[in-house]
Amino acid sequence: MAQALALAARGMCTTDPNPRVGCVLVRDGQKLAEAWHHRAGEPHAEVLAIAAAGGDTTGATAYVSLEPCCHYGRTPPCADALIEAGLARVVVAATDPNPRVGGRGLERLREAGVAVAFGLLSEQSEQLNPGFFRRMRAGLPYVRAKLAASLDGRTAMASGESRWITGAAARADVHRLRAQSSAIVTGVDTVLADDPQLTVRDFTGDFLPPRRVIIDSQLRTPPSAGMLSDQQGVTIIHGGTMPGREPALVNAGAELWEATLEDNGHVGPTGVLEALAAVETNEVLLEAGARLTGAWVQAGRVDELIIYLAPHLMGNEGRPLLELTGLEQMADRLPLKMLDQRMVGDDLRLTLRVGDR
Ligand code: AOF
Ligand code: ZN
Repeated sequence: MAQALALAARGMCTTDPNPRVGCVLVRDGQKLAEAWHHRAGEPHAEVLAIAAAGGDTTGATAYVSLEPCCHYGRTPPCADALIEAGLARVVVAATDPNPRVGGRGLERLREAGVAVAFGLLSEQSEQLNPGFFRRMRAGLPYVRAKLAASLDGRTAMASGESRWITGAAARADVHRLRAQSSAIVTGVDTVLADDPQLTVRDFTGDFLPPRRVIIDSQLRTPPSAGMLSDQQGVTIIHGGTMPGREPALVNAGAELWEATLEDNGHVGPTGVLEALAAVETNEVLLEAGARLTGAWVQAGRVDELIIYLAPHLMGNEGRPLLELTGLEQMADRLPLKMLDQRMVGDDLRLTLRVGDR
């Protein structure tokens, strides 16, 4: 199963909106075949593994990192393919949270006389697909917020200048994060200050370009923004209709999504995330400034923080890591759980879960 999970991870940047799934076929202690799901619309891991075994699968055991499907989606059911291939046993990590499957894949196998077991390394399978599981269960994507700061927690100078806080290796690491994400979300303030591209550049390997999203309640995004002129698609989420600004942005290539504003006049995270989940967005990377990121964290909409800390000090006038309001006592602190810490070039990368779950 560990091998099936490692195979699944090869689909890290290409399976969207499908999950990353791997499969290993074994008989008498010998590996017959292995495969992983590459792309939505193409065969699932099990079907590819059966094909790779070249017809010799009778009596074998399949290790699959996700429950075989039992529905006709873009492709026919894997449970049927496993039954037809004469598998004796199927061992599954996690059951499929997709309501169209949800345990019925295992049931179908059992009814056909295939021995079934599940739960082996299921947490790892889920961790490999946090967005797919979240979307299937809660109708929301999984959100990572990325921040780059000096060791004293500053993300820009008072002037807004911030290029570059971290080194080349950390910046390349961000391109890997982008490549595995389904959408990158930023705020109009970042667009106005930095004119970022938010594309995947410093990355080798196959990936699906993530949808780029600007949160911009007043449609202040300039039609001349770099993200629009590169013709690679931008979604702008804004508040009420603004006929004066809409045509120029649409002409520049933007897709406009109207959102209801919250009482404070801002576009709130929940509506944005629901709208993104509705177009099958699994994993969101929030690359925004201290205010937007802080607001999303305080709204409980950020699952994971990825903070690159650079070995220098930017001083008192610099912008903070996050703007968090209303915290007065120690009891008001936002708990974080450290998940990983490592050096990336000369910078330190911290991965933290938000909350104490
Ligand atoms: C599997 N093995 O390798 C994957 C599965 O539209 P389709 O036909 O590609 O079906 C997509 C659904 O199939 C997806 O939402 C998830 O429930 C399951 N993914 N299942 O047996 C695989 N990728
Ligand atoms: Zn399938």
